[in-house]
Amino acid sequence: MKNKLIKIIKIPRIEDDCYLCFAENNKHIPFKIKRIFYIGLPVLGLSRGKHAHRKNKQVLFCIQGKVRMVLDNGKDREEVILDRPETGLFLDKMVWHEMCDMDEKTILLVLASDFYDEKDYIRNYKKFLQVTNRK
Ligand code: T46
Repeated sequence: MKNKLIKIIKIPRIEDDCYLCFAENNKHIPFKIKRIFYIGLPVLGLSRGKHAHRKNKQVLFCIQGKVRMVLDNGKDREEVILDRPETGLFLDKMVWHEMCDMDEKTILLVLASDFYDEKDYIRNYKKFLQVTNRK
């Protein structure tokens, strides 16, 4: 069955005496990057995220370790494991997402289409369902 929510973006991986991955605006990344952030040293066993963005779009790369991403649009729920630096996950606006099963090595690099704005977050699942007209 075709995934509705999971959109994988493969970026170039150059191999010489190490690996080198790169991504360019509007070529590999389907928006102009306004912000980057990264997440590491997770408390094991806890999941993060649990929110959706009203406008912000993101591409997530697990550049070390692994993460299980759970995506939800209020109707469909899909999961994918990210564990390769050349494999990004496009996270559209209005997709509820959770980052689970991160290990002690996990580093998540995130490219975002917008500057940080707490008002862009929907952090309550019931509210998310209301906004998406699912409830
Ligand atoms: C997302 C997932 C994949 C800032 O002040 N500036 C920032 O640019 C970011 C990203 C966060 N913050 C603050 C806001 C909170 O006080 O850092 C704190 C932790 O943020 P949050 O609880 O949203 O972290 P995660 O790991 O649950 O989610 C993060 C991103 O915030 C979010 O946009 O989609 O990673």
